[in-house]
Amino acid sequence: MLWLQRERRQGELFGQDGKYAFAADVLSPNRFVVSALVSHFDQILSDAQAAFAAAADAPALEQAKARFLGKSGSLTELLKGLGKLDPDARRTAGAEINQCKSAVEAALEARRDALRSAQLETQLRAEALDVSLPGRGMGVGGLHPVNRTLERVESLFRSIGFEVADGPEIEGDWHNFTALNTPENHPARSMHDTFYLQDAPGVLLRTHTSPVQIRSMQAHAERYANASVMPELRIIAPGRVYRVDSDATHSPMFHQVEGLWIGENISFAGLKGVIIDFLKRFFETDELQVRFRPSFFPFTEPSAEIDFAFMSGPNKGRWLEIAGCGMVHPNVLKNGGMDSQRYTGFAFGMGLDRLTMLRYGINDLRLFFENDLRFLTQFN
Ligand code: 2NL
Repeated sequence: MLWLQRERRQGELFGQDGKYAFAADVLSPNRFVVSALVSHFDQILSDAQAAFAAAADAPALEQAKARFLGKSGSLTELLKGLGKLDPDARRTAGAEINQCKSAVEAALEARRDALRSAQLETQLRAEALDVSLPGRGMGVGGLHPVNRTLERVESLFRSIGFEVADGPEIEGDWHNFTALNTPENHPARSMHDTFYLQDAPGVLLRTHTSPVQIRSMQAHAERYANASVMPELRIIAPGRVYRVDSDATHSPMFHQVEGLWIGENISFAGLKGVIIDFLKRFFETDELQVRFRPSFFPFTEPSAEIDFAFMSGPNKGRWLEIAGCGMVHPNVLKNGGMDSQRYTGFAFGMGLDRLTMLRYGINDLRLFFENDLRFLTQFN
């Protein structure tokens, strides 16, 4: 009777509609209780399964669990009521309740699993990574091909005792022309050939790096003015230079490197040795012919154009102009503060852009100045 009362209370608590009240009809005798309990358990199990299925997340599932397995859950209440049954019925009913309890627990565990994997699935979807996408990588920069040439030229000349000098790109006409023995009426001085700064008479963009060498000679001569011996001056002057000129083979700005070696007994033979050696090392071949073709520059006397030809490879036998050179004109030595009676020197000048084109087989100068990465990345 007590059990029935509990069950009634349970029915009220649980079903509200009193759907478990049927137990009242079968309470006596005990065997009916047991048989009725079995269908009662089926009902509890299917209710539990439905309640678990309806729980959309873990907290809701734990709440649903309490209704069946909690301290006053329907199964717990049934177990508490067992004591009121006689031993035979208690054994059978106890086994039935435990079986039902296990089934409810299994249903609970299954639902927990399902919720867990659904949650994992959601998380995986939210954090999805497409590992097949190409990575962004680290952009690694590189040197411009002309700068690669520059570094190569500097290191080759440093290896034979030259220093690297630099100076202003905006110059006065004395350093750029006059000191270099270039007469007042020389065409190179015209506005046709040289960029002049507006409203600044005699100020221009240097047309070669020779002014750097004039400044170096002056500084060197001054430094050793009171010394008994003047060490030799060996410099190269690389850098940007400017001329009014623009087509496939000429850019208004280009790169030049000039060299200068001043001392006692500096000869044209020495010039030839330095140049031939440089070209062989720069192009990494001994299969190279070099010729010095008489020419004219205001700042050297005698003067020569330097041509070379590869003795093998695709350019085999083709003479290519590469530089100009000569013995420094006495007037230029004097303008640089040097004793032109005591010292002689040689000088040369070449285009870094042209050296780069020949070394890498590039046929259009403009590629150097367009900054197209498809071109630039090929050199790294
Ligand atoms: C060329 C020719 C040359 C020089 C540059 C030079 C400098 C001083 C004194 C004497 Cl301070 N000469 N420079 C000499 C001969 C030729 O360049 O065709 N350059 C691309």
